[in-house]
Amino acid sequence: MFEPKPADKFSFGLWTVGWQARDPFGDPTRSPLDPVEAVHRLAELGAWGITFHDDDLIPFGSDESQRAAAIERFKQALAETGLVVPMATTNTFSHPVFKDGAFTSTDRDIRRFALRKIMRNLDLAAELGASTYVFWGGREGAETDAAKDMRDALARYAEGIDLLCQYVIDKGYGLRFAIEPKPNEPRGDILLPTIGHALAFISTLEHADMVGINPEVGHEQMAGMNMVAGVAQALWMDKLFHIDLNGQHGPKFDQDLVFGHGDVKSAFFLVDLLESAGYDGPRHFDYKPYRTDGSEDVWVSAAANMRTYLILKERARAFRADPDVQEALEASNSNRLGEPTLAPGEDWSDLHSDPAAYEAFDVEEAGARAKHFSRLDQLAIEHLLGAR
Ligand SMILES: [Mn+2]
Repeated sequence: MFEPKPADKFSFGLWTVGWQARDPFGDPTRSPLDPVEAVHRLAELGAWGITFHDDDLIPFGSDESQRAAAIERFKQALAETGLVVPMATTNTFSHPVFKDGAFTSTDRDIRRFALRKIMRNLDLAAELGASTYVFWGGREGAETDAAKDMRDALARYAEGIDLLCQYVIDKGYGLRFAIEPKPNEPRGDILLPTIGHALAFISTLEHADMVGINPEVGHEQMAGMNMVAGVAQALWMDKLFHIDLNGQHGPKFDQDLVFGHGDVKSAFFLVDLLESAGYDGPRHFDYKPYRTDGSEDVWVSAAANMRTYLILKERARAFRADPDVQEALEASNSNRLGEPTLAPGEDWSDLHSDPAAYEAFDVEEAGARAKHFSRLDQLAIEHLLGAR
């Protein structure tokens, strides 16, 4: 019943299952994973897609022939398994050259190098048939407000994205961009820290129509934000171009747990939202297998992401189909929030002259109405726990 199939559109970053578990305090606990093996193992588990940073596939500093060979082997594995590449992204954070950012480094020559590195991988993303290109600006930020004027940094960020949009348009690539917010880590503070910051930034861009967001569960929760509400705003603005599913326990370091293994109630409502909204993009997992796990356990955790999503999807369906839930939604008027506040053809003057709206409105009666949301909440918990 909870067997993943390609139609479920589950995808994984090469850097997730391939994470060697190097952390700020410790050396790797697992051997490197061959991208070809990652493709085969994910396909066997029922995944649909694989994504990558340029450096995950082609080690930084590879020469032309090494690069071509790495790409050829990867393409061969894709052809053998039917796995697709829905998204690609650039590593503009590992090499010391990017220690002060890529788009927003205070060194102009580094900004120019970064743009060239991104353009090179945009070519590969297009060649592999990707439709989304993600920008996670982990090094775009600072540790001190003395470091740079953030107005200038944002102007350079926008300049870079505008230039790359024009590149994609001129090359005729079928790519859209998705900005991934994160509040901090590795920088002390990162630019575009939340979904809301990113959406506001996008509205200033030259090609705002081709730029959306790639929100990550853990990143929003690190900032104390409500992921479900943020994703709902992105959907409402037609800006949910991609999504990173994982788990997190509140504001602390970026845990990248398996999806649902952090705030499972939020995960339940996130799946409920994605499925009921008809989101048809990738369900992309950006998680890290535990450092204490071995090489075979990696595939146990990869499968766990997909299985948890499918269980939550079934639980959300049961929640929505429950007559008691329908009744509770009715009792709170929640199912009538979609009705416009003005009647068809009404304008402010009609409202202004409507005595029922003000002069004759019984404020005391309206103020005494209860919403019964705790009953609705308990129904959700009972469905989530499999008690109904
Ligand atoms: Mn993360």
